[in-house]
Amino acid sequence: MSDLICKGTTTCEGCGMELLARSIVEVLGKNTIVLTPPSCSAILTGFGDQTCWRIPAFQSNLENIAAYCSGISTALEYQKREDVYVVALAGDGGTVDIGLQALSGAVERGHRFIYICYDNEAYMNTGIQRSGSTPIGAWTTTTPGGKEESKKNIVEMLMAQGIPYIATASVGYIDDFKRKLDKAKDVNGPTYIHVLSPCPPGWRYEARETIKLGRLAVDTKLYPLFEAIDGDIRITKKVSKVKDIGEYLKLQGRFRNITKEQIKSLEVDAAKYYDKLVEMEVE
Ligand SMILES: Cc1ncc(C[n+]2csc(CCOP(=O)(O)OP(=O)(O)O)c2C)c(N)n1
Ligand code: SF4
Ligand SMILES: [Mg+2]
Repeated sequence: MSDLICKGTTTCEGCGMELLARSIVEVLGKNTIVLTPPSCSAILTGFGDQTCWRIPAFQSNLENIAAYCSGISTALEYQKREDVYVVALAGDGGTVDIGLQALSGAVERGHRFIYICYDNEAYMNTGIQRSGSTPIGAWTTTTPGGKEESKKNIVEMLMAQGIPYIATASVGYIDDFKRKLDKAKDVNGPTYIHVLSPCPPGWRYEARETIKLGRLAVDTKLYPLFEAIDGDIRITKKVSKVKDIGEYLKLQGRFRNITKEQIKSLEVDAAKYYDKLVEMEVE
């Protein structure tokens, strides 16, 4: 375990995002500048003169973390500091909704930085409001009857922009995430990893189920694990024995009122997307 984050933090018990943060410093080491936007990852960056990070950390605004990454990355380029990594650790709301234009612009300009979105599928830090990344049927405080729309696919959007390295990952398969981060760090350009990050209070489950849920999401095909290097797709965890989506949903209180039609739509969309990835995969 790396000592680049202090041992005690004030994230919730069973927080997927904290496990990710610990894995990030483990892979990248001390020559790393981490940025967080307003979100649960900001808990690690802290308040006033207190912080959990033992590396340089910077707090951005919610709409512009990728713009800050661009600036820091450009300054490092002028200083010829290729040995320093610039990492954003941002939530889904700050990525797929509010910070989208800054992210898209930074990718288009080609700055060297690693953007990690921990997707807990809602605006958790402000009290569980729905985001573009909340799945259909999920309860949030702004979708009391369950969200009616499907989850936004930010990975496809960034692939359409021609990003040199992009991957999906899950807190349930943390070694797969670490391998992908290890690849991203050596890319001379923008890289993005979208990580499913279970959240006990927001998803309404027992803290001990975080890893199990992170795995079930992948094993049900709801959340396929893949990477694309210069657009070439490779599935990194093949699902041969598909698990029942019902098993994943029933562990989470947020899906208590999901309808049969919504479950069907989750199943159909998941199977379709997985098949599409298989078709697009390079040999
Ligand atoms: C422009 C702007 N709008 C709203 C907020 C209020 N705000 C602070 S944190 C947050 C939630 C962010 O959600 P997400 O990015 O998913 O991270 P999480 O809280 O889930 O970790 C919001 C809406 C803000 N700081 N700035
Ligand atoms: S609300 Fe969720 S993401 Fe935020 S600290 Fe708690 S477990 Fe982590
Ligand atoms: Mg979130």
